[in-house]
Amino acid sequence: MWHFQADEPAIDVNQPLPHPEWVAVPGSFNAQLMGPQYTDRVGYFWYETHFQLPSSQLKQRNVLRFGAVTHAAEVYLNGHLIMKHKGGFTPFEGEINQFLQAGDNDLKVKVSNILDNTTLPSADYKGDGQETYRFDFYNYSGIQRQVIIYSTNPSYIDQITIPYETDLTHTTVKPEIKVQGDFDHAQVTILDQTKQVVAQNNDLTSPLKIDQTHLWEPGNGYLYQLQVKIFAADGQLLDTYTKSFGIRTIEIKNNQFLINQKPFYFKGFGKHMDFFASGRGMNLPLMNWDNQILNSIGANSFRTSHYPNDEITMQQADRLGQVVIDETSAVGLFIGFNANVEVLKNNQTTWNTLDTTAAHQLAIKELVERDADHPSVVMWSIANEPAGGQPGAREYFAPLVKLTKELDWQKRPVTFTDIMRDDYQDDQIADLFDVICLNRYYGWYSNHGNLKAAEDELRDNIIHWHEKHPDKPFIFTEFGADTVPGLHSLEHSPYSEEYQVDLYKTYFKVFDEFSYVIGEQLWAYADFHTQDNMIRIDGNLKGVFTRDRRPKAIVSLLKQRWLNK
Ligand code: GCB
Repeated sequence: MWHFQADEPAIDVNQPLPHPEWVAVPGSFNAQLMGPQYTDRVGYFWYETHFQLPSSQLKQRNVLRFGAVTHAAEVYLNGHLIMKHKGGFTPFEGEINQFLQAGDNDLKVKVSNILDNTTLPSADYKGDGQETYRFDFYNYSGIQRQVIIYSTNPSYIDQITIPYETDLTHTTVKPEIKVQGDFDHAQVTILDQTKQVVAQNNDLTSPLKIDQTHLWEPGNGYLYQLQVKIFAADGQLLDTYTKSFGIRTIEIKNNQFLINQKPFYFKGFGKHMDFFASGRGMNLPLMNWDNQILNSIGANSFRTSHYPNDEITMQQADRLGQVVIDETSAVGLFIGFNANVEVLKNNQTTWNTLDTTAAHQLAIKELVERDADHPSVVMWSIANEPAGGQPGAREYFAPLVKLTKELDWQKRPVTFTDIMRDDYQDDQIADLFDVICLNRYYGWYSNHGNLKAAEDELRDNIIHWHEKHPDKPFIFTEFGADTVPGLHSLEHSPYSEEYQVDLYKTYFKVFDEFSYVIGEQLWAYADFHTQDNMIRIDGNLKGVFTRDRRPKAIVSLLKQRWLNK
């Protein structure tokens, strides 16, 4: 429990916060506190805690690490500004010895939940604490993931990346290991899942060979460990660092997505981090429960819509063999979407209005750096529903796709999800990407309630996209209907559980006609909280589960389909 309060002019970093409330960390403050001063407020907020250290600890190198602070943070230790970070969904850390003291330490974090034309996600910020988001989920904010202090010796292993090459039997691992400080000798070991040594070297740079590779596969998350040790001349162990990794290949060939040379069909969801009271905060029991649910209905994959998930969720996906489309927080890159809010005029476009390139580059860099060694991550999604049909989109995205590939040793496929609004006729960017991901709402936002017309529209859309991009596979990364749990209708009208079932049946029938449609990720896994809006009745109700994970009628159909597909 940390102290917390909204910013006020009188905050003195050397004094206790004058009017604090209690807030749990990790967690979203605006899911825990009541009152518009927290839930509606756009601006700055302060967190404060104290921790105690013994004097022996000061001889170590101490690092303070945040899993994620949404959306920007300034960190003060004992009154000194020690680090800043922008971007709400990736970790950051810094050495803190300079201002650390034996005994009591005061830690304050100034958090901003402001989003504007330079941030990801993107919002229209009016500068007076008022903003209109360009995305459809509540702007939960705060210190949403773990905060830890860890210690090392002055010589330490800084970073490990684990590139490998494999023919699916023989694997050569060429680890890249960054060490800071002096050491005399090193040892690098690969252990299998039963902790048996399968390869070992006495230096940091030589390749290691695995002769009989046990592959990581969907549904069977076999993991090796790379263990690095550095020693002083007298044999004293200076540091040890162990990182898990899995071995598998990905290839796109003949319109198929091959994992270990076998076609993979994506069955699953776009999934928010969202729950009562914890908001978007890391919630491990919930994550574990969700994984059980996903497995029980035969889902094999999810997209981290619309921001990177926490690191433990990613580790767990590796262990369980879940397949992940790893998405950046680039959502809302669309100006002129809602004519009531913003109107395009005087040649104004998304791409000459927004100034998100720097934030986008940073978000990609931090995501790839964090997640490149996760076997579960089979593809990067670098944006959700950008204005891919407006002039300037290509110039904006081409360098970002290139950057993603450059940063990723594995050169994994890169995608974005295409919005219905900028369909195949207008799109200017899809050819830059490896897989085309479509978010489509026929029968909902178009042909509302008319599933026969929706079926034709969907089929027609697939055919046209394929004509334009005959070599690319397609995944439907969003499709669905708001469904009020418990609402039944003899007429199967929209919002009823019957309509949701009919809509999904319609889509599935059409998908099954096309071999180049290689996946279905429904929108959404569970109902989630949004900003108030006329079409959001207690949030977005497109979940196949309610927010508290009760199945809607569609779930039994899904289970039948997926356990057999
Ligand atoms: C979309 C967005 C998603 C929304 C969804 C909806 O296209 O990608 O964030 O929640 O539509 O339900 O409208």
